[in-house]
Amino acid sequence: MTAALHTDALWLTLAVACCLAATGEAAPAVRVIFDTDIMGDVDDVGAVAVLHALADRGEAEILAMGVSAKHPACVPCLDALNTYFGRADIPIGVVKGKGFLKRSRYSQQVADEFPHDLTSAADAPDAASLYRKVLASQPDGGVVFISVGQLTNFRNLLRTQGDAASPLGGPELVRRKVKLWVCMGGRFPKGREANLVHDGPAAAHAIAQWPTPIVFSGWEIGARVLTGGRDGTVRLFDLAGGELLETLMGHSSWVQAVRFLGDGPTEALTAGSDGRILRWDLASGAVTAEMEQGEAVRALAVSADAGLACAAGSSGTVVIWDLADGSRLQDLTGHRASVTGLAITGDGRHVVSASADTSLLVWALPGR
Ligand SMILES: [Ca+2]
Repeated sequence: MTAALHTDALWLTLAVACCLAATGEAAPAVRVIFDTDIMGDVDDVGAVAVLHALADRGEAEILAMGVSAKHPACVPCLDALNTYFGRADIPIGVVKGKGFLKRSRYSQQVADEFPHDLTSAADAPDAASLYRKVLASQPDGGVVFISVGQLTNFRNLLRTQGDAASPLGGPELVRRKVKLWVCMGGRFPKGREANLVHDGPAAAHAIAQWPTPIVFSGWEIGARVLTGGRDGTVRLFDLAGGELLETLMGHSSWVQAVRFLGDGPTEALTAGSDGRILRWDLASGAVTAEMEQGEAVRALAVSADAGLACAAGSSGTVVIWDLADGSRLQDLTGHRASVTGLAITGDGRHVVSASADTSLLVWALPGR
């Protein structure tokens, strides 16, 4: 049921975000330079797809992309993806000189099977030079770098001197034009992570010398996974090490909905066929609160501040719970069949319920 939960949540989140984007104030698009190795792991392809989706929604403007890997198929692969997503003209640079090389199981096949212009890495300019040109054309403080590979191009950019694009050296050009660097790299609080290790000297130089704030998206994010079983158990896994960390026993039948609480994650909320919602302290494995829904629960949602929970299931009634004291705040009735998915909107003011009656209902949350 974990996979189904995640799919529901993602689908709802996307649907809600689309609705809000259609009715809310449009924020200016974030101007992005995207740096990828797009060689070993296929998650870079997912990152490219998400970035194009954000551009489709007007939330991002893709100024340029750079490849930090030496495999000859990486540039054609990235060009093919951009062409597929309707942006064939995004300028692509590539690392020149030394760089990281390993086997790629998909880049050649993507390049072979989908149309593109750039036939080899030799056709693409030096990423550091391309970044200089693009930065020079942008307003001050307007650019966000996103990296999902090793940091060779970042080190190379910082080593550049003034040129035809700008009289400024690399560090000063970056300081002036860049707002933020978001780096998928590192493992916190400690540990080895590929993007910082594959070209360690470049990573050390780039991170030490970069003149703007850097946000690190560490490898540990998302590594903890909760599952609910038909046997009434809740299991906490660490995907980073492939370990089962805890087996939590408390439900008497199928656990159909699980949610983390807090950032750690340090707590969890679980519910299922026995009609009980349990709050867990994950450090001790103890139940710290129990709420009685009174019917099988198939979906849970928790507000970002962990102040409210929404639970729903077989009858279609959505129940709002106050997590501060476990009190039942509201019963929301409107669905004509069971509720299978719940998601709280990004602004925390509404909950959206998805039902087997084929409708989505949007409810205002109390006190929000
Ligand atoms: Ca990567």
